[in-house]
Amino acid sequence: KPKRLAYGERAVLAQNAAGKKLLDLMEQKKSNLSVAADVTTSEELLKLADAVGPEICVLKTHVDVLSDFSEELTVKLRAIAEKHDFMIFEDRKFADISNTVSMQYEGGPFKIVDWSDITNAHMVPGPGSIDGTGEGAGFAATCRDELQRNSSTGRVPSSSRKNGCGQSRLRHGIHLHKSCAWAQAANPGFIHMTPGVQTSAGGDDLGQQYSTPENVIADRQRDIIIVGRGIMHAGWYRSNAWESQKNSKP
Ligand code: 5IU
Repeated sequence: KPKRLAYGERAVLAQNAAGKKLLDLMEQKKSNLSVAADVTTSEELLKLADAVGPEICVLKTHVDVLSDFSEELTVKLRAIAEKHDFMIFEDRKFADISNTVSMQYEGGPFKIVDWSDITNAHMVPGPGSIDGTGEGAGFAATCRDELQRNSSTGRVPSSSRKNGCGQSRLRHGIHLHKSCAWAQAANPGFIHMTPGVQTSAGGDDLGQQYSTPENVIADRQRDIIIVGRGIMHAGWYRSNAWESQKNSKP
């Protein structure tokens, strides 16, 4: 079994500037945790970012679910990212030809290029779809088979569907996936981020399946765990546990 290199040792092997910055940051901050900030208002997003900022290497956002997105939000979010030293990953999952993806990345209401460090694209249209976005863009690939099933239950993808993803991964170096067969040991220049993590294995009512941090990092040799509701709802667990004292059954 090949020795696992430290994140910092892998920074020189990263495929682009975003990957290098991320690996250095992880080593220095001793964090391989990303939080999926799936909230629906700017206020909640900023509050969450400031609260979890000291713990995380990456904040994963979906700004198109915000009911009140504004440029002001992105300025404030960047300031929080600088304050706590984490990177912003807009999980946009682009899925069109290169010319269209460039326009969506740079323009529209969100202007993702202006404030995010990392974003991603599905590999359905082929790896060329993100080539127009430039080398330093911090583009991550989302594996083709994730479109079919994300981390949810469903059909197992055929191996041929993985090819486009593999090529893009070679060029862009950061990879968001739940179930692809690659692991860091095979190429330490690539960064694997894995969503679908909670403290105990299980799932939600809509097909999401959860693994534990140890299962993802140790057993499956991934690099970063992405935790959403498991952390966002920490307040619920906290108050529920606290209030439960009152219902003690002596
Ligand atoms: N996400 C998945 N599974 C995947 C991919 C992305 O859950 O295969 I690709 C996203 C969806 C959500 C976050 O933003 O990761 C997981 O959130 P929860 O921990 O709340 O399930």
